[in-house]
Amino acid sequence: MTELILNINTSNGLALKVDERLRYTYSNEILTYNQDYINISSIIDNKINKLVISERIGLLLRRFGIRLENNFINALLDASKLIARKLLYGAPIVVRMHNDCDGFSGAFAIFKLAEKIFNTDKIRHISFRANSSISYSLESFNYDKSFLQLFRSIEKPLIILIDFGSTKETIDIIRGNTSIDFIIIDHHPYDIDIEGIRIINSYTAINDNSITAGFMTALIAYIIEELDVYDIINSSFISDHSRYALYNDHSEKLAYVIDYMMNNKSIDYSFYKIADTIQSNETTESLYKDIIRKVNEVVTLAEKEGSLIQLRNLSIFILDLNRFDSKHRYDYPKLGKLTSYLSIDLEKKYSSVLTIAYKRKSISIRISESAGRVVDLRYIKDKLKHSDIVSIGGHMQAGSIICRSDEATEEVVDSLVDLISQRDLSISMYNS
Ligand SMILES: [Mn+2]
Repeated sequence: MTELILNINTSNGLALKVDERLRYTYSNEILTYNQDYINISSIIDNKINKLVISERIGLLLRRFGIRLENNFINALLDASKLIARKLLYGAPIVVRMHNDCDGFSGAFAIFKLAEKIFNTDKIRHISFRANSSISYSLESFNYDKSFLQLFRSIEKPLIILIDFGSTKETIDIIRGNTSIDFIIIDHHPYDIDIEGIRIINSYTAINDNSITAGFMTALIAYIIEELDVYDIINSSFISDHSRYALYNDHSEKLAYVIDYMMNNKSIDYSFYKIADTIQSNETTESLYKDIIRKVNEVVTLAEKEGSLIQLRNLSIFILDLNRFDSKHRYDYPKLGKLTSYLSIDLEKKYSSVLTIAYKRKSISIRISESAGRVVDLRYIKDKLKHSDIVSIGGHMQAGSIICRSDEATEEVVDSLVDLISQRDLSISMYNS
């Protein structure tokens, strides 16, 4: 039997180093623990407490101008303790991230934390995987479970879901599997029963979805060990249009590059490939240039293929992405991003412009600031009635409509254009 010797340096913050033998716990190796097991718990409790940590957290929060309520900080401390325990005992962990920049940012912070604790970037017992849906599917869970079963540890395995998972399907999986610990870190709204579920959701807890999942996860990692998480947090804010975003050249490029790599349909970039890329300025810069070139090409083409309706106070640009896609074959940007980039470019030419792009069941809408004086998403939400609309979501200047079927979408777009035209006309009459 292997005896574990834990080499924990507690003189300097939580500089925890785990002995070689704890690093990988293979299934054929039954591990026993001596009294250090008890000590680890008390060390974690001593080190991760509000008094010790508050100064460090305060520094990070002040940099972004964020204030957090005490209860919420307590929830983050509890999550930090849980994750620290799992790491120190070498429990196998699955980190599942939403396949965007926010999801990656959180996972990257966990990776940097593990790298520091295990003193290597080859961490075999932690799996980093993207999740393309807002829900954790049974299929994904079964895959993750088979990974966790490769390892054996005294601590239950852990699954961390970042930037998704506030759904009934996910909660049902968690309730049904008590041999695994779960933690959800999310900022999307939910209306499900979460009794007994370890969930940290800024939207529900403190009504602030500008607190991104990437930020919360990075803060949890930062509570455990002081890490350089500023840029990665900032890129999660930028990509999610959070009000805490501090725009600077490097963070903006990071957000762009990560989002591109996480979303690419033609190349399946691994987590480690993305992590490697963004940790070098050179590779980040060169990929960024490639992406910009690509986006500009697509936007230029899209402007030629779409149609423009000139009204009195505003212009409406419409792009049928089904046709455009089959004609030009491109893999990035996707519908929502493309509509944003299109809108930014069209604003330079028409100032007051409403951009509509649609593909299959989805319609994406962007409203420039001056166009917002004529019509905004709240107006569209109130007035657009069509039996083929399943949902309308978003904020004042950006939104999306989901239709019942691919075939119905064009008709919904027509009603939308009608509604906006009438609104423009009524405002013109009112003004004159
Ligand atoms: Mn997010």
